[in-house]
Amino acid sequence: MNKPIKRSWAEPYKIKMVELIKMTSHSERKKALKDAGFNTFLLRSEDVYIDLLTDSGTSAMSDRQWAGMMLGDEAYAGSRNFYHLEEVVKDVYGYKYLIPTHQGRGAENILSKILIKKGDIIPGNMYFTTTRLHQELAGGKFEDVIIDEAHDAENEFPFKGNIDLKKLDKLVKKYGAEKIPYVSMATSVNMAGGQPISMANLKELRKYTKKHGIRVIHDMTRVAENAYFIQQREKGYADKSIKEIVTEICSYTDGATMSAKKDALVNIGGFLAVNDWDVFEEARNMVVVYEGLHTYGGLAGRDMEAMAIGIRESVDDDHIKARVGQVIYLGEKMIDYGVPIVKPIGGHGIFVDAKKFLPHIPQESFPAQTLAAEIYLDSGVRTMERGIVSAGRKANGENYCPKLELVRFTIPRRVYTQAHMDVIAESTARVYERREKIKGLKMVYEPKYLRFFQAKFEQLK
Ligand code: PM9
Repeated sequence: MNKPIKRSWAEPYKIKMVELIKMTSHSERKKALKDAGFNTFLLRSEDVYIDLLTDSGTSAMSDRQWAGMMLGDEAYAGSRNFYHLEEVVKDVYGYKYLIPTHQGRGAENILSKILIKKGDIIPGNMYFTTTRLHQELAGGKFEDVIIDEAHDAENEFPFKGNIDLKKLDKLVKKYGAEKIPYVSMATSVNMAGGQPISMANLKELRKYTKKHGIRVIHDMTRVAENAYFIQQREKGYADKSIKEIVTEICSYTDGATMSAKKDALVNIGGFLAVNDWDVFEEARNMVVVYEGLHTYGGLAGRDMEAMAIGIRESVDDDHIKARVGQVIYLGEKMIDYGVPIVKPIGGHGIFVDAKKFLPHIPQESFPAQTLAAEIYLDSGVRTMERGIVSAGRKANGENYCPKLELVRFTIPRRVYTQAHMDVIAESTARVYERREKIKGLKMVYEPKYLRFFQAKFEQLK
């Protein structure tokens, strides 16, 4: 009997320009890795074959976005590109007031300074490195209220980004609502493996926080990817467009910080968007101190134009299906090779479980950092540690010891082909084959803030 013919999907774009990349030899990679102190952030990009360090600022812009760059209105004040961006943010996300910033952390800095007082508690669905640091620098303390399933790489719950309202209620009872300036709610939770929050959970969160007079601030960096999972998995959303779902998500929140370098398909840019006039007024004043005038916030007019166009492209149903589809394609290949990954497969990358991959390496010898280095050595594929190094230290100097010790294979949007995905999966499988011979690392240099960016390591003998 003939095999049934399947219907494959393909990318909703064609390639108009290419960037050549270099293949390197094993000995060249060995030297590059040593020079980089076994930290993939310290490698030179020209020594990388396939770059999965991050999906941040690494997307391929469309011809329309590039054309938009030519329409940059570089006036110091009142650029027409700002008003275009403002119109798109209102239409797609529904937030009333917009403050552009140079990238996501610029918005986090301003928002944290405005809303957080010393001694405040900020509950959230798992920490993110820059977000938590700004909350701490403003005098607050982050408390994780994500559901337990999120800390278990194997658990296949479809909405591992959900907030555990019982955990949140416990904090409210312990500290009082007046000590909680907002709940820090991320869509598509990065550190959990790109896991979504459900609309049902968001609605409950909104109800609970309204009752207690607590704001919900949305880290909407990957909101379109979250919306895709809601469309695919949540009852009642199969026939809604990604744009409709995104708008609904935002409607349950009071404001947002955005790193437009991800979902919004630009190489630089971000913003703060809020519904409250008072917060807006203060942010509009503060942005002049840290970023630039409130109608450019550290960005060129052309960057705001590319962002406005990118936001519209990001909520196109065909785009998001192919974007997440490519991630799922890679994840399924990894699973076929027996490589332990976080499940379900997330929206922006594959997260390999380094504790399971290298069970003989204790967390204090940095299994995920080690694995990222070994994968680079095998094939020139650059990935990122998301474990104990990224988690950093508490205010008292102790290491945070996260349950998840992961290596992130982040897929840039519209950049690589399925053939690249095959090479990545095969390289990981090869390293997996020789895993027992791999030794851990020791840290020999540790910067004070966000140590994962610049720390250096040596191989243990
Ligand atoms: N995320 C990432 O690679 C880039 C820097 S950290 C390695 O995942 C969230 C959920 C992010 C994020 C950046 C930021 C900060 C906020 N929230 O990098 O400042 O994933 O634009 O955004 C990175 P910026």
